[in-house]
Parts: sequence; C-alpha cells; structure tokens
Amino acid sequence: MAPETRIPRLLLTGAAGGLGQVLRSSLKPHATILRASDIAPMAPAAAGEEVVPCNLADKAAVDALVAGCDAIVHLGGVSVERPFEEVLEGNIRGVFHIYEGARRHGVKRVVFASSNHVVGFHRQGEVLDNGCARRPDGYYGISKSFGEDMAQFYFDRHGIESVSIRIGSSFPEPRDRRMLVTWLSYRDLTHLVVQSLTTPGVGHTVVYGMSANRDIWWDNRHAAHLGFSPLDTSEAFRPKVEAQPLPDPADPATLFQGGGFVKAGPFETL
Ligand code: NAI
Ligand code: 15L
Repeated sequence: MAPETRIPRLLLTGAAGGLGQVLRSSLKPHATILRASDIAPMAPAAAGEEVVPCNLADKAAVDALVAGCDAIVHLGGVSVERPFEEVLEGNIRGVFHIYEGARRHGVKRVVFASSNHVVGFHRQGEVLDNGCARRPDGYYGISKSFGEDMAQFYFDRHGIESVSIRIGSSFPEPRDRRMLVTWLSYRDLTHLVVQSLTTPGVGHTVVYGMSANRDIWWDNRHAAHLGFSPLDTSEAFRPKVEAQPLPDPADPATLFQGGGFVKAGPFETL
C-alpha cells in the first residue's frame, strides 16, 4: 500500500496471540501507527507502534483504547471452546465494547476475527456460502455469531462498516485431515485482512478465510467484492498429514465441520 493510503492509526487487539504476532508485523506497512493491545504481555513498541495493555471486558479501558484510532482489527478474546463465563467476558462483552468504542470515537471500519465455528455443526463436505444458516458448535462459536450480529447492527444503525472473517485454521501448517480443507496460510490471512480494511463499500460482509486448498467447504462468491484471491494451498502438507492414522468415521469430530470443538464440554462451573 502506498504511504498516502496508509491507515493513520490502526488498532490491533489480541496482539500477543498467535495471529496477533503475525499481523502486528505484516500489517505494519499498512498503518502509520499500529496500536497493539492485549491483556497478555507484548513485545515492546517499535518505531511506528504503540503498545497498550487492555482487558476487553473493561468498557472504560476499551473506550480509551479505541480513542484516536481510524480502523480496528479485532482478534482479542477467548479463541477456543471454554466455559460460558469466560467467553462472556472476553468475547461477548469484549466485542460490544469494541463496537461502542468505534461508535463513540468515529471509527468507520472494523475487521472482526469470526470463526468457522459459527457454522461448525454443518456436516463436513457440505459447501456453505455466507448466507447459510449458522450452526455454532459451542459457546465460543455462539460468541462469534454474536459478534457478527453486532457488526451487522452497528452498520445498519450507525454506518460502521465491518468484515467478519470466518477464519478456518490459521497456523504455520495444517495439523490433521480436517485442516487440509480449513487451512489459511499467514500470507493469505494478511492479504484477506488488508482487503477487508481497504475495500470500499463493504457494509457488513461475511467472508470465509481459507487458502486455495484442494477440497472446499466454503464458497466466497457473495464476498467477491473483497478481491480475496489466496495464493497458498495445503497440498504441500498432504503427504505428512495423510501419514497419520485414519480417524473414526463415526466420531462427531470427523462428521462435522467444527471438528473436535463439537464435542468439547460440557463444563461444570458451579
Ligand atoms: P490466541 O488465543 O493466540 O490469541 C487471542 C489473544 O486474545 C490472546 O493473546 C489473549 O491474551 C487475548 N485475550 C483473551 N482474552 C482477552 C481479554 N479479555 N482482553 C484482552 N485480550 C484478551 O488466538 P489466535 O489463534 O491468535 O486467534 C486470533 C483471533 O482469531 C481470535 O479471535 C480467534 O477466535 C480467531 N480465530 C483464529 C483461528 C485460527 O486458526 N488461529 C481460527 C478462527 C478464528
Ligand atoms: C478457531 O476458531 C480457533 O481459534 C483455532 O484455535 C482453531 O481451533 C480453528 O478455529 C480451527 O477450527 O481449526
């Protein structure tokens, strides 16, 4: 991106996490100042960075965090299936605080890290577009579904544009057969986030985040305006992954798109 089209101040939540560390580096050329935030310890600020610790469950702290920012990439929160009370704090309260901060401080674009677990109880092999029924596979997936609803509401009511990325599995490499389908390389993730930040007129767009893998469960035709064209594929990892023992075909983790998340819990929290 040319310097004159850089985002003046870009907020990145979840900056200490797996994807946050990747995007903190790869988004830096697209922002004059990148404000990195997390509840966990982060690397010190480099040139052109601000590091602001913040608990997303703290409304006043998030309001101060968002002040002065021009766009937000919201990765922060619980990223796996956990007891509802944990998901409530980090994800449900957290995404509300982010959108309220955006409204109060005039932020016009949010990229929300949603998840394939919004649709995790659809069968593996079924091809879904972004208009399909959501079938969350746990409290975590429900929180991401809620986040997508917040994104839609804040566009309809307040004109804040969002892209909700239903990320598949974004890791250095796919770890199992399911991830041969759901894998999103870090390069393709960065491309998708940049397109989501810079494409004009997105309203609220839901897009699936996966590389150009051989087999697909997700169809992005209704999100074509984002211009997301992945360059990577999981094929190079297929021999290594397929050397693993075959999974039980009757296991719910093999039957449903959400994999192991569909059988997490219940959690006894009383
Ligand atoms: P991660 O767990 O490594 O990072 C999440 C970060 O959020 C952590 O650094 C954590 O300290 C922070 N966080 C948690 N609760 C917080 C709170 N109350 N206040 C402030 N910060 C808090 O997860 P990862 O893999 O980096 O994922 C980033 C985002 O993308 C998450 O929202 C996750 O749900 C989503 N995602 C990731 C996928 C993947 O394959 N890596 C797939 C689908 C969605
Ligand atoms: C997610 O939503 C998680 O954040 C990530 O840790 C992976 O488990 C991923 O989905 C996946 O489904 O592989």
